[in-house]
Amino acid sequence: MVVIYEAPYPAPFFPQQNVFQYLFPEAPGISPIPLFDDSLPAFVDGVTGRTLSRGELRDTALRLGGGMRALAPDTPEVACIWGFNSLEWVVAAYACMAAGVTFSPANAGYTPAELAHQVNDSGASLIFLAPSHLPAFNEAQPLLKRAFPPDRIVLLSETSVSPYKTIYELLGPKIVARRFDRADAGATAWLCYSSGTTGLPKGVMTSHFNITSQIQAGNVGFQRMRPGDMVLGFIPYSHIYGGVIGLLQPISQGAATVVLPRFDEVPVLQAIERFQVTMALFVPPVLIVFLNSPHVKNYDLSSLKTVLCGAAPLSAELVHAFTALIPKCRIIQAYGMTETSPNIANMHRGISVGREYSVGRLLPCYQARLVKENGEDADPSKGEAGELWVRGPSVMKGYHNNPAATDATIAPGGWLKTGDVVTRDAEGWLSVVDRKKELIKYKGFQVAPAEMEGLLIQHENVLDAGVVGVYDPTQATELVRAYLVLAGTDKERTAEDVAAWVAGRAARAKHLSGGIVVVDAIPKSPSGKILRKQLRERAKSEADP
Ligand code: 4UU
Repeated sequence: MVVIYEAPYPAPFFPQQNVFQYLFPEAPGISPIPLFDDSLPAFVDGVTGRTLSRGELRDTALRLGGGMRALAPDTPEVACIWGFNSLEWVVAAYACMAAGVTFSPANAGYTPAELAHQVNDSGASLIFLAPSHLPAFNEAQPLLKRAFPPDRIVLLSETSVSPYKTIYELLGPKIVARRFDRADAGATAWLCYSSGTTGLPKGVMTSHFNITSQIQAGNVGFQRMRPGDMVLGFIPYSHIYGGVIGLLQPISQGAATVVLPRFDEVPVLQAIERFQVTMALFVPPVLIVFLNSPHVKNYDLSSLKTVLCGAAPLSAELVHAFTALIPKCRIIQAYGMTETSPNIANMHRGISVGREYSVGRLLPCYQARLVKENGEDADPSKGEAGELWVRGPSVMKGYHNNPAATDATIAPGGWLKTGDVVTRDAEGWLSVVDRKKELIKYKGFQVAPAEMEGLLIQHENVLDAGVVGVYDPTQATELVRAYLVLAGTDKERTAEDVAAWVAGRAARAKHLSGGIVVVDAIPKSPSGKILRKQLRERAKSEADP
């Protein structure tokens, strides 16, 4: 019997709109978003204090849209962006949405080869680049299928580096936000990369409609912000959490965001005090850093009222310890994934204290099923666990150029298989109890085991490899552990060599932080599939290799 659950709240109105037009309507009534005052701050540079007002953000983005259109002969279909969070990053993202250019943000920590995969796969023909990433981009150039002449490289900076233009030098005439040529609501707005339930990172086609409906549903009591609120934005905008909840949602409620390039303990504490941050977007390992920090007591954090925490499991101990540290601050846990733009469940007007076991209730736009291994729906009267399948307006359109992966992920009827094993109580509170997909999460970042195994076996002394996550409670994160079959006699030395070799070829999140275990064989099924469950069980019982 199919058992479908729904959110216990009515869904709001979902407009068919371009995200930019939705957030910056020219007149009342065009969008469900009210007209906020142009002079309100939108984004504040957390280091320099430089502020972009809502009006400046809108006008600069529309002019950058004009500049992109003027890049003859074709306005790019897809633009990539590579760099840490910055005001310029923000403007480029808004400009792309306004101009109807699909925007593919790459992790700022990527190596040149990782970036090249995303640029090639996405088909980007323009790249917005932080000057700090120019040398790495030049290293990536020989790996790119398409040449990027200097006019296709636009710097995210106030000062130019010859022969490239900055976004400010590219500004053209303002485009008219309402006359989008291509960006109808179903057009792909964002193309983030996610490995989903299996395999290599794939482009997730997130439409304008996916994002506007997500924001509309999230604004129903979930993240209440108002003009005067200050949100802390160090979560990478290249990840869907930062990209939607950090970059777009505050603007929909007239709030401002402090932009920081990354999480660093002292700059984050300074920013909370200096800019009177009211709401911070965290991942569980950040809570641990706060708890262990000798600096917390030196800063006035009394403005901080809400911490949103998502992207990885949050323990009850952490919720309590953090609440004891900053008693006036409430923790709200949220759960979701790139493929759902991203939020699926949250504490909805509640707080995590008292419901530590739960990631929340369904967002008011989702339907859910819990499907057991045998294909049957879990029995609600028994509180059984099952894989969470969800259906709703913010489920991605599919994977870019990959219908097979799309079909494997979205079942007939529009049900997206999350790969997470979930239980639900009688009042609709969901708990994530296990993950059946391959994915490893290192401090909220995705690590795809298949990608790591593909890399590892390229090492001359690695004969076979199996990669799994192992949870480290002291850092509140999974670590990446490799089980390796190695050639040669000095296995210890070879293992050290492999770890260093990976560190030179993969982003920080993918380094072998959980160590290497040398084995005689990788457990496999008769058809040759790695039996990850066995490796995961083994990893749990082996604390430190
Ligand atoms: C246990 O991490 C994300 C999205 C995070 C997010 C953050 C704030 C969502 C909504 C929000 O409001 O996306 P991905 O695609 O990088 O990773 C998705 C996976 C999930 O399938 C699940 O396995 O990350 C894990 N995950 C969580 N696990 C995400 N949130 C949680 C959570 N508890 N709260």
